[in-house]
Amino acid sequence: ACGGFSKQAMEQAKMHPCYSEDAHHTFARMHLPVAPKCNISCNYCNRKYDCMNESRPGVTSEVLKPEQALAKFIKVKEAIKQLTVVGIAGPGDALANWEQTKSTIALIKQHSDDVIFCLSTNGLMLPRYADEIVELGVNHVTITINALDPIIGSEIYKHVVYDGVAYEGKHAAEILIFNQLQGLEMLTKKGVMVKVNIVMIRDVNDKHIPEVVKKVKSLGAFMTNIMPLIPAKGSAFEAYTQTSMKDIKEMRAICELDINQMHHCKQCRADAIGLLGQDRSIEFRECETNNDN
Ligand code: CLF
Ligand code: SF4
Repeated sequence: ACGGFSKQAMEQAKMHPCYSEDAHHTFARMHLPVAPKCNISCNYCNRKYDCMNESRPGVTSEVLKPEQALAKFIKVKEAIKQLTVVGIAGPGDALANWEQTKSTIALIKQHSDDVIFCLSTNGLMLPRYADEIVELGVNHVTITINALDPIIGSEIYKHVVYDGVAYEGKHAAEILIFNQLQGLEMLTKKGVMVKVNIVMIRDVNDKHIPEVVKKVKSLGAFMTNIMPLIPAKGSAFEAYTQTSMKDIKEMRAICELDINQMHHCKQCRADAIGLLGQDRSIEFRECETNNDN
């Protein structure tokens, strides 16, 4: 009851497969991979453009320009009647590619006025773009916040590039965390439903997670999504242990006392299409890729 989510956001959430567990068997989402660049470097990330069948965040088979994204949306909407949500979730960061992200949303809105838009971001640029996000009519934003403590953060983030300057270590984490929390509050004050993703990394941030959850709740977050670390080949965390689902479930049970937990996340690709867990992205792939960035 403390969350002042806008009425529209709450209506939309009932048809959003990630925000409503009940909706995820009925409604589909599509991700448009229009955001190739990233402005930070997470040690668990290994972005690449595949043409294989790998499924995890950051992976995509193509990067699209806004006009190509619109064309793809039209095709998918025609084919998948349960499509309600269009999300921008990489393969880099939605806000590090703000012009592409913004144009894509604007183009799709012109074409169909009933789409629910969703963004996923590391939050670095949120303080700058929060107002524009609200003006665009985006009611659902996901921020990945893995730590509040910059020392823990410095073990997770290799660097942060903010306004053209590269930062490392504790200072990088401080800038990122400050902006994440400020951005979160700016959005929730305007009625946006914010989901906070947390990657649980054994012996790095695992014991710190309940504190993160309490903090984001106090800033108005709607739900947290505690996800396992999947050590990606070629990433700095390659040799780390994959977080077990048993540990994830235990942590969710602890945090559930504070805030809604997401239990049905499928750690989607940046170009995922369809019902959660039934990815149909292959059907709609051009694969004449323009991955020259
Ligand atoms: Fe996409 Fe994320 Fe929006 Fe959902 S996915 S941007 S909130 S529309 Fe959903 Fe996929 Fe889990 Fe994300 S199951 S990875 S939580
Ligand atoms: Fe990779 Fe996302 Fe982290 Fe950027 S914010 S480095 S794309 S995981």
